[in-house]
Amino acid sequence: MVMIIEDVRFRIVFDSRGRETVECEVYAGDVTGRAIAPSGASTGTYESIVVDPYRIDDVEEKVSKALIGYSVFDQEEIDKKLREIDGTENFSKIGGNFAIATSLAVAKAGANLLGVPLYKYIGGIFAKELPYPLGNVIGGGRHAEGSTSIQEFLIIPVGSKDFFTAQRTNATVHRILRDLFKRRGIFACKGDEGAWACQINDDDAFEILVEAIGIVRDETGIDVRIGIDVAATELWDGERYVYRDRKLTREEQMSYITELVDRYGIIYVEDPLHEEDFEGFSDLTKDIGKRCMVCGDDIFVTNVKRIQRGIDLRSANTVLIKPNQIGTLTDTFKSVKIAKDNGLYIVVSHRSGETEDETIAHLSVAFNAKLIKTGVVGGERTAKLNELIRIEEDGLKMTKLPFT
Ligand code: 2PG
Ligand code: MG
Repeated sequence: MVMIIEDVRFRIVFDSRGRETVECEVYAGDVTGRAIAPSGASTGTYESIVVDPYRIDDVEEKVSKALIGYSVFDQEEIDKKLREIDGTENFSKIGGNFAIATSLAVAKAGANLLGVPLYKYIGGIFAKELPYPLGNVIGGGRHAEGSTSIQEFLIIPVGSKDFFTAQRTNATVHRILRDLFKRRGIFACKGDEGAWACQINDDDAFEILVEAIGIVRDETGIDVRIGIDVAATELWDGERYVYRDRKLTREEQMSYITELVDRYGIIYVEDPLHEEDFEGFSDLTKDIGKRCMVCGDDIFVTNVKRIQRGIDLRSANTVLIKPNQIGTLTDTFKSVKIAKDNGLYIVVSHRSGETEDETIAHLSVAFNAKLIKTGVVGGERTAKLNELIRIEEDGLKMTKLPFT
């Protein structure tokens, strides 16, 4: 078996926003591993840097020179090499986009060589549960300016026993929402992640969502719970959290979030405060962390050091994992490990700019994630969901969700 990397190539392809992004292909013997970098709109300050895809020739020369000759199974060494040729903490030279596409393509080549699915290649015998789909159904913020202030109104079909039914339930809620908007004479279009976007405030969004969930429960008997991604860094102006219809101080923001959690029985809250407020996160988690997942995205950026700080301060009970925030599979794995070793829940997430690349579906299983955040509709979202439907055929069962 030839397992030596013989070539690494990049090409520019397009993402769901119609923007250029990079795809990497790694060749070893008869197999190829291929992966595409996604991209965010509401990005954390401490994420890996995305460099211009048109730097392709320069980066390809550096990366291929460094990696040709390595075994595809030397993932850790390869990821270390990527860091070495970059030389910065945040991949500002070769770009987190080029780095993550390469790192994941290497892993996929390794899985292909062995003829095993990626989730098994990475997760081994411990990869035996499927996450619940955390579906974005109404959205605003940076993903749809002019719509809601809270970036994402999410749903979790906690009552479904299998992944297929879970995704069907989310899709049904998404469809019913369209009818409810129409009936109210509200024009709704779709934001970056396929969630409904319209000129309503957050209270209206909650009210309509509760109605849609009720209809689905009556029709199917399946219980659906609400989650939100406040993406509060985007609302924070340095003094206040600025919504369409209110401005809140830090303290008011904390009581507002607590009130929402209790009023709507929310079981997932992402980024309720801005990315620097580890202490505020900690105060909130002390309280609502007993009844809901408090998840850090921009605050942790899949970075071991920031997650460690969050662990020390008990800032959250859940970590959002986005491989492109940190740039390599090895670093992503380390973040997952430290989080899990300290009792935190894992949620694997897409980015608002996505492609047909389905890798994160496998990572969500390999990392024993409780949830996969990947939208509900749109080919770039269903690519992941449909892959999980295929993985389900291997006999995997749904995970047990906390707070349900
Ligand atoms: C988020 C993500 C994905 P973006 O904030 O969690 O929903 O958005 O990719 O724009 O950072
Ligand atoms: Mg987020």
